[in-house]
Amino acid sequence: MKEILLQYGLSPDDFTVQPFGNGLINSTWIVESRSLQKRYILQKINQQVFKQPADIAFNIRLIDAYLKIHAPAYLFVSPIKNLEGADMVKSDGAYYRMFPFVTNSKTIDVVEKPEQAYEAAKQFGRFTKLLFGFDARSLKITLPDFHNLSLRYKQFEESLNNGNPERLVQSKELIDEVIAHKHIVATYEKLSSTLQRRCTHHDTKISNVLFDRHDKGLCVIDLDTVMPGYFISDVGDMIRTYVCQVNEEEKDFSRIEIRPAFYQAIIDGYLSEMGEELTDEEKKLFHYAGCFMIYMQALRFLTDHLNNDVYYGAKYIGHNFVRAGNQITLLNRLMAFNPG
Ligand code: GN1
Ligand code: MG
Repeated sequence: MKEILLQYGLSPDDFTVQPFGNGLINSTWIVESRSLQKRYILQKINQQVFKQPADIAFNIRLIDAYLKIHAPAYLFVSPIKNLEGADMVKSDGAYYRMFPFVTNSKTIDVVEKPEQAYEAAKQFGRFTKLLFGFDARSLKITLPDFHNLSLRYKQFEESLNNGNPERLVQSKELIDEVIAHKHIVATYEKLSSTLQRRCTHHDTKISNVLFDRHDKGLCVIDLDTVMPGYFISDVGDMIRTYVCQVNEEEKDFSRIEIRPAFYQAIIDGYLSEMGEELTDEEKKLFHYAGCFMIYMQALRFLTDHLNNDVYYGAKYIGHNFVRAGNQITLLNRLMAFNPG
């Protein structure tokens, strides 16, 4: 860490570095001066996942430049430049970037009030809306086929053929349940003609929104997965991560329930920005969006379990199996939920 701080002109004697947040892919730290006057967020890019870190930096620069002209009032959190003027530094073969910690802003890890869900959904909708005039095709594809449900299903099928034999036997019941929901993939394949491609964030968890101290949304952060995509990705991942009082880590599945007010707040918040943009066909897909993202996450966790946790890692044996079971439970709850 010392070497990295020095590259930014920060003296390692004056700053402490502590792990920050709960992301599964990149590693994140908060860097604070001993006087607490200066704070930064430092992030190491996981190159197993993001094979071309320079593409991420490229996209952020492009969006930054566009918004500076077309939405100058938007709070855009771009990486700080190091002493050599670079927005990413390399150390021991790994890539790091540093962000300013926005004064008077906060992130939250759990959605406790529907108003927070509304504000977050509004911010993700606003982000896509601000980029209407921006040519999404000029973005580098940082993760090819990231939310391609057909491909995720194919990867799951591959794990059924080549995965850990012992885990395959133990997971039989859950595997069957996952297969039973394959109709969600068929629907996705039918939808491609209905859905429009827009600038999509692709990681709309609540901790990717900055709030002010009154819980008003300020902006979105973590732009590594901004790519052309479908609105069902963003709305679906909000439904996946905001409507339930517990997250994908919960082992007690009886706590997995749908909170209708939070569900409605996501739709209202998103439509407050995107209402005029979404087509009538797209507006009928909110419930499907949730099923789509929850199912994709269940597939990804179960596939990873069968592949010995190579992607997500595991803090205990069976971690990704539990996460997959959790997501299938959430999917069943959402499918049984009739938003009216
Ligand atoms: C990963 O690293 P994090 O937590 O922001 C994953 C998302 C998953 C999420 C599940 C690049 O996001 O797609 O939804 O874990 N990101 C990548 O918690 O795979
Ligand atoms: Mg992320």
